[in-house]
Amino acid sequence: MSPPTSIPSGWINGKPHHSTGADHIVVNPATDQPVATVKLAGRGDVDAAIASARAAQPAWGRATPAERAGVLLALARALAAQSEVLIAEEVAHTGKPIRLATEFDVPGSIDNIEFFAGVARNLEGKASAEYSGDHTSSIRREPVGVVGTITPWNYPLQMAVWKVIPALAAGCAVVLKPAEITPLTTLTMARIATEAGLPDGVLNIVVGAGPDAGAHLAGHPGVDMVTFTGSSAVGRQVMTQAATTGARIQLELGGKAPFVVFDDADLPAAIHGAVAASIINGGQDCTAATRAIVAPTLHDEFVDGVADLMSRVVIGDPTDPATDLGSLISRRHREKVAGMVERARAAGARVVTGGAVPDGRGAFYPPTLVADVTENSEIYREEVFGPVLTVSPFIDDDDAIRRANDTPYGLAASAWTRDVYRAQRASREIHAGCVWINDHIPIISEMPHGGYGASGFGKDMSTYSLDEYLLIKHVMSDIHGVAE
Ligand code: TXE
Repeated sequence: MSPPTSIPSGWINGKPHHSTGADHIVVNPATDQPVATVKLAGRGDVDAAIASARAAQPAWGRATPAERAGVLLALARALAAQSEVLIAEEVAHTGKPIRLATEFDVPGSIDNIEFFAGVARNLEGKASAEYSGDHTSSIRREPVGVVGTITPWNYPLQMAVWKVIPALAAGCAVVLKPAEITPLTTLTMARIATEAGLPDGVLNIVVGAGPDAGAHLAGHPGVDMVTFTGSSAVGRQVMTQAATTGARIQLELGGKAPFVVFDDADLPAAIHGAVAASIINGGQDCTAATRAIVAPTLHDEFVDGVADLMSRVVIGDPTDPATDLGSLISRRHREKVAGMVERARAAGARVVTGGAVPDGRGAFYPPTLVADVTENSEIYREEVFGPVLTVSPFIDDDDAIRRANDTPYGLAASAWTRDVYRAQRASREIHAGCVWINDHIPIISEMPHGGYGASGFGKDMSTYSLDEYLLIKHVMSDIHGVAE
C-alpha cells in the first residue's frame, strides 16, 4: 500500500501552510484506510493565520459590496467546476453516501455562496432620520472584523460555507479551524477561493486539534468574533474562551429533534419521513429526527412501518450511488452510538430493528428503532448522533407538546397532522429554532438555521446570518454647520 498523501496544515495568506506539529492520519471510516497525513497546526500557526487575517481585513472590508459579491460568485462557479473533487473528498473523509454529497453537500454549499453574493449587495442601514431638532441620524453597517470559526466533521464543506461565506459577504476576514478528522474539503475550498480571486489573507485555514489550536483561536485577542458548530459541551468551553476577550459569539450546538405524529397524520408519509430524517448522514445531523412521539392509535402501525422501511435501507459502500446509509464518522463514534443502544436495551427498551454492530471493515451501523423507552432514559435525553430513532406514544395533544419540549435542546422539530389548528399550535408551542409541518429536514439558504436553549444562539444561513457579522453604527450629525 502506498503511503497516504501529505496535505498542508492549513492555508494562510493565500498559500498552503506547513507546520511542524505532530502527524495526524485522516482515515476513510468506510474502509479503515488512511487517505492523508497532516502535521497538526499549533498555537504559533494559529497566530500566523490571525495576523494574516488582520492584515487583509481592512481592504476587504472597504471593497464595495459589488466587488465582494463578484468574488463570491467566482468562487461559486469555481466550486461547481471542481465539484467532482469536492464530492470525492467529502465521501472519503466522512464515509457519507456519494448521493448525499452530490445532491446536498456540494450543491447546497454552492447555492449558499450564490445567495450571499446577492445579499452582500443589500447591506441595509437606516437612511437619515431626524429625532432631534438639531441633528440628522443614520445607521452604518460595518464588518465585525476578524472571525475565528470552528467547524465539525459531519458536513465539513457545508458547515464551513455556512460560517465563512456570510462573514466574507459582510467584509470580515476569517480563520477557520475544521475538525482535524475531516480537513480535506475546507483546504480545497480555500485553494479554490484564492484561485477565484479572493484576496490573500481573507480566508485562512488551520488544521489543528480542538483543545490546542481550537481553544487558542477561540480565546485569541486578535479575533473579534467566534463562530462554532459542534457539541454543547465544547460550545460552552468556546464561550468561556471567547469571554476572556469579549469577542462576539455565535454557537450552533446539538439537538434532540422531536418528530410528533398526531392521530390525523398521513401515516405512510410520516413513516417515510421518519426513516429518511433519522438516517440522513448516518443520523449525524443536529436536526435529524431522534424522538418519534406518536398518537397512541397510530403507535403500533408506525413502529411496524418504520421497522419495515428501515430494514430495506441500502447500507454499504459510500461510493455506490445506490447507497442510502454509509459509515459513521469513526469506529470510536460507532462505539458511542452502539453503547447508548446497548444501555437502553439493558434498561428494558425494545430494539425493534437494527442495534447490532456488523463485522468487517468500516464504521457501519444499521438503522435502529428503539421502542418502550422511558422519559428519563439516556437514549431519550442525550444526543446519539447515529441512525437511531426512539418511539414513544403520547396521551393527548397537551402531552405531545410537553414531550416535544422535554429537552434542553431546541434546534428543530416536526409535527405531522392534517389539522391546520394542530399545526398552528405545534408551530407556536414547540420551543425550537425550526418547526417543520409534514416534513422533517429540508433547509434553504434564504431561511435561518439556529437553535434555542442548549442548541446555541445566533443563526446560520439567510439574511439573519449576515447580521451576525455586521456591527451597527449610529452616525449623528449637527445640521447647523459650524457652531456659533
Ligand atoms: O464534537 P466537538 P465531537 C455532537 C454529537 C457528537 C458530539 C461529539 O453529539 O457525538 O458532539 O462530537 C473542536 N476548544 N456534535 O467530539 O468536540 C473540534 O476540533 C475549541 C453535534 O467531534 O464539539 C471540532 O473542530 N474547539 C454537532 C469542533 O470543535 C474545540 C456536530 C467540534 O468538535 C475544542 C458535531 C476546544 N476545547 C458533533 N474541543 C452539530 N451541532 O451538528 C474540540 N474542538
